[in-house]
Amino acid sequence: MLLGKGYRVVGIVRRSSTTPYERIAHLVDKVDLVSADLLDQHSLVDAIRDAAPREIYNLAAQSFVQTSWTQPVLTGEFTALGVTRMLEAMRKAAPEARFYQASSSEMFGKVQETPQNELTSFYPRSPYGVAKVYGHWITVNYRESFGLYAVSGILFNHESERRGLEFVTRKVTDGVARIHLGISRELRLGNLDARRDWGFAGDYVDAMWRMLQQDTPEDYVVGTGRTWSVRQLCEIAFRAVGLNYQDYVVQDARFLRPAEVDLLVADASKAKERLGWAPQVTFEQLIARMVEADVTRHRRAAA
Ligand code: GDR
Repeated sequence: MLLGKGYRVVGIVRRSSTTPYERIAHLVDKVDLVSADLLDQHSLVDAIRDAAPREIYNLAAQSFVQTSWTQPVLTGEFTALGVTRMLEAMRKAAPEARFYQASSSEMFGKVQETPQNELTSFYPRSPYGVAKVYGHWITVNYRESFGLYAVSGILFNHESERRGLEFVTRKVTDGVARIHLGISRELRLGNLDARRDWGFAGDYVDAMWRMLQQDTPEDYVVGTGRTWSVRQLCEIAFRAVGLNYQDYVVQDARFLRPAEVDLLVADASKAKERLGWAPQVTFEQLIARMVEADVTRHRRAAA
């Protein structure tokens, strides 16, 4: 989206002996990738000083909720303290830049009211959610302490065909494609009753950008305002290839979480009124395009 607007885009990547650019393969020639790490303060200062950005989008995190129970300290390092390191780097190297922090509906956790808006109290239910609450408040604090243009975008689940395979939407659409093509016979999932407000990631990056174009830095909730269960996700995805999910989905305790977030649904009226933002892609359209992309990918691989 930024390239489409004519931006020069600099991306920070962690050093690795392999090149995990699968999801940006079509863009690697068009963006500058620099080596830095959220755990290393100096590398962030250097990266920001060299790039001299006008806008900084901190989307980096240990972002898989389930892993946050097995790697709680590392999750806190990346997802919580990593935000402070980014804000410190910006304060030192580019204090006039505008900063976007990717906050999460997981901060609402055991929801204190429904739907959830910018004033709803947080009650995180995982080490990930707890770390994101820290990231949210340190962003607010740096804005209030140092006068930085720093905003926290509280985004509900946002998906696309580039979603990691471990997240439930992509796990389901990939599973449907495999079953449809005869590669698998079943799909093992955890809690089918959890409800989420799922939208299309392409719509949500537009909201992030809009947050950085305002006269004053403020925080916003972004979501569709509709909620669906994992079971409904399965129904829709299997139906897209003419199958009944009940014939293939198996519940497996390995995918249950020690504490669950049962229901999330956004009240994004502030984003609608102040940013002029509205989602363009419906849940059914989103799942249909994800199933189609996974069927195409598996067909190509088989050929
Ligand atoms: P979530 O996304 O935890 O909401 O966080 P995820 O897709 O992992 O889980 C959504 C819900 O589905 C239930 N579920 C399963 N989830 C996974 N991953 N695998 C399964 O087999 C399965 N079966 C049922 C989960 O219990 C849960 O209730 C995402 C991440 O992108 C975060 O980084 C981001 O902050 C939030 O969305 C907004």
